[in-house]
Amino acid sequence: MESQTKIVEFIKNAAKDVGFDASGIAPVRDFPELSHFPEWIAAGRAGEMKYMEARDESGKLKRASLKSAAPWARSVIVCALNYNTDYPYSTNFKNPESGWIARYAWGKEDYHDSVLGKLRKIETQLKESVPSEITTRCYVDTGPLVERVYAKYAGVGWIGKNTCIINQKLGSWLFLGVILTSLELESVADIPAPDRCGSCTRCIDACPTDALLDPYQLDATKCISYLTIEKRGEVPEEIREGMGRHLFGCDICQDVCPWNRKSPASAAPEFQPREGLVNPALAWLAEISEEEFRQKFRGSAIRRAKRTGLRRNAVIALGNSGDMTFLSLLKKLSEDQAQDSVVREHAQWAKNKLESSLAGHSPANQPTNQPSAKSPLRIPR
Ligand code: B12
Ligand code: SF4
Ligand code: SF4
Repeated sequence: MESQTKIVEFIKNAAKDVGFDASGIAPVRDFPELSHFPEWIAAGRAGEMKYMEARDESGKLKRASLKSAAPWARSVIVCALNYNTDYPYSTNFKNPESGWIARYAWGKEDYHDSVLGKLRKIETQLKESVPSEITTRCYVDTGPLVERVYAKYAGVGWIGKNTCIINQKLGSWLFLGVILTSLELESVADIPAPDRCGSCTRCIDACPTDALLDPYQLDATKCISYLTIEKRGEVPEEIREGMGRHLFGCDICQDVCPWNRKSPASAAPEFQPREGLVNPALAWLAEISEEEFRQKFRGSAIRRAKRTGLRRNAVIALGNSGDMTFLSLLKKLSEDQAQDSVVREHAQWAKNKLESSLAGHSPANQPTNQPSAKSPLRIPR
């Protein structure tokens, strides 16, 4: 292949053939959005996600400048995979006995594996088709870059006020994967997809924990996704109520987004939910055994929370359910010295919360599926 245009065409066709729904190419540059990254880290917004703070020898944050983290790289191939499936949104579920596992995580395969497998196929084809030796690296989450910024400049979509990449035709239920390459490739970086959020603020208004501080600015330490997946040990008491009945991840700021109203559903078997994981029973997960956890979540993204984390989240959700039938289970979990101390402590909080709502001292005393004052669409607690 000789011309740049031909290589780009070849890459885009290869991405389509392996199953990606969108793709594009961005040059390696210090894009303006990346100037916010050091401020975000300095403000402590990454919480305990220490990997976000990795620095090079000169002390520079690696993710803030791919140019210095991978000086050999010239272009980034960004691929997007639609993981939406034909199931209702979290904002449509009202049953207080069950909770929510984020759409991206309920599937049969961990997305890191599915996306990485597809990227490697493109990488192999690319290396076979260019005459000279090239350097490449494939990443899903783990590379020294903010993938969404590169996705924007590759033309995959715009960065929404909820900070997610939104594609005009597909919506935002997209996994991103990148291939860094030493090839200098043509790109659309100078004409990225326009921001189509307009005057909408639905995501900011609907976030139950006020994690979206301002448009395009998320405080991860307040985000339910971080709290249920990344945060180890104790969840700060003041934020537990806002977590509602979320068990792993959170979809609210995407569920309410008008650009996801008509998102196409993927038929890929790997993204279809495992049995029982759409709106799963809280009591089951609060007591799940080591053996069942291992079996049920083998090869699933949910393993990241570990059994203790998932049980802790389920116990918080029980406390937020407003369902008094859970009192005896919470009493048992809070008093049993054989229980994990994290689960025990959160069970005590959840028991107190239910009891105080019984006595009429807490907002959880309201009927469970009343729309909240803040947003009619958030998951009722
Ligand atoms: C750490 C991380 C998280 C953290 C922090 C999220 C965050 N917004 O930063 C937590 C655990 C909370 C999280 C949650 C989720 N994540 Co996540 N996450 C990542 C990861 C590993 C790094 C993200 C990062 O660098 N954040 C740093 C901050 C600073 O970036 P940012 O908030 O996106 O802000 C940028 C822009 O908003 C920009 N900006 C643009 N305009 C403007 C204007 C102004 C004024 C300002 C100040 C800033 C600004 O500035 C920032 C860049 O410096 C990426 C993979 C990767 N390597 O990139 C996946 C990734 C972003 N996550 C992903 C997903 C799917 C999710 C969840 C949907 C999962 C779920 N259902 O629970 C939620 C979504 C929550 C949300 N609204 O973002 C996808 C996103 C796909 C998409 N369509 O955008 C990614 C790309 C993973 C992947 N490979 O597919 N995630
Ligand atoms: S994922 Fe949930 S908690 Fe996080 S910003 Fe979106 S709505 Fe808020
Ligand atoms: S809900 Fe509205 S403001 Fe938020 S990302 Fe979607 S279009 Fe943008």
